[in-house]
Amino acid sequence: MARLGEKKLGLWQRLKRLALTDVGALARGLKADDLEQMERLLIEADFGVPATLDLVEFLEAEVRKGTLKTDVSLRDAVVDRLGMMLAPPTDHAELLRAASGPTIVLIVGVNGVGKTTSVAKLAHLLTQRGDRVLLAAADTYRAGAVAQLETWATRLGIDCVSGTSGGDPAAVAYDAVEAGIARKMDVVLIDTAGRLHTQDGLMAELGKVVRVIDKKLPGAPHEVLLVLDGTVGQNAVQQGKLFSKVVSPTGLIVTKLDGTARGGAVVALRRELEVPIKFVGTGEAVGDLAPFDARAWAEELFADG
Ligand SMILES: Nc1nc2c(ncn2[C@@H]2O[C@H](COP(=O)(O)OP(=O)(O)O)[C@@H](O)[C@H]2O)c(=O)[nH]1
Ligand SMILES: [Mg+2]
Repeated sequence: MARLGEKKLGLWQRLKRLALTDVGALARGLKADDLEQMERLLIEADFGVPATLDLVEFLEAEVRKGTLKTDVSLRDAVVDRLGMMLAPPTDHAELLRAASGPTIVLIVGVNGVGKTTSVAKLAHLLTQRGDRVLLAAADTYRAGAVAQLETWATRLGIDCVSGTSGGDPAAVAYDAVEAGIARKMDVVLIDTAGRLHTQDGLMAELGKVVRVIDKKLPGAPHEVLLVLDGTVGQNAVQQGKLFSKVVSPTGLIVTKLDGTARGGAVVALRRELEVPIKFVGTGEAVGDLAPFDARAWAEELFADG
């Protein structure tokens, strides 16, 4: 993993240095200065303000209680707390499924975050598990977007329902749901545009796509997965809030987390959006998508190395 300058030391090494500035620091209690530096460290690591305050207040309280006497107990406490913060809701399903018929999954997000790539990765993951998957290229706005998804479909050996460039994305989605039912597919993955002439236009269009899908197959889409770029920090949180107003995402795919250097954004997203993280993208290859594991992510962020 490439880290630069300050980032040469892992998050845990830097936190430990602050918490254990002298031998008695944990026993004596953390000073205001230590706490402030801890806050700065976590904010710089993209945790966002709410999660940072939560974590620092928790640590301060634990140190005051005298429960953290060694660096090992400090790390365990941080990882535990973070694991809880990142954990999905109790009714979490990796992918919500239709009771019968095809499960319709709509993929949304702004331009360039990795929607189309994530559709291909998800299709790969699902077909490997034995699902019959159909793709739908409903990004009719950008020239080349349909071809991009069709190329993936060919490579994966699966079918793709496409519209014409400049055509109506809701019509493509409708056709894909119809084809999914007729061809007895398990999952239909619908790729969408991330940019239109205006942001309001995009949101209106996505709202229409959702309504048309629900009309064709009541209760669908079963999942609306919002794709967010994990390297843009607080911008991703803002995008999440914007999309949440219009399409009620049921899950997040956080992309471009090829190293854990910027993995803190996942913490901010989980904390500041009421949506579970379902998958993380860790590279450009088709196999670089993994179901999100809260505990493993917490361990990785504060890895001792
Ligand atoms: N490093 C890395 N690049 C990614 C990841 N996901 C997507 N990309 C790249 O991001 C760029 C935009 O991806 P694309 O799927 O076309 O984005 P879209 O506009 O949202 O559909 C492409 O160059 C992808 O290869 C990821 O997890 N890691
Ligand atoms: Mg795309």
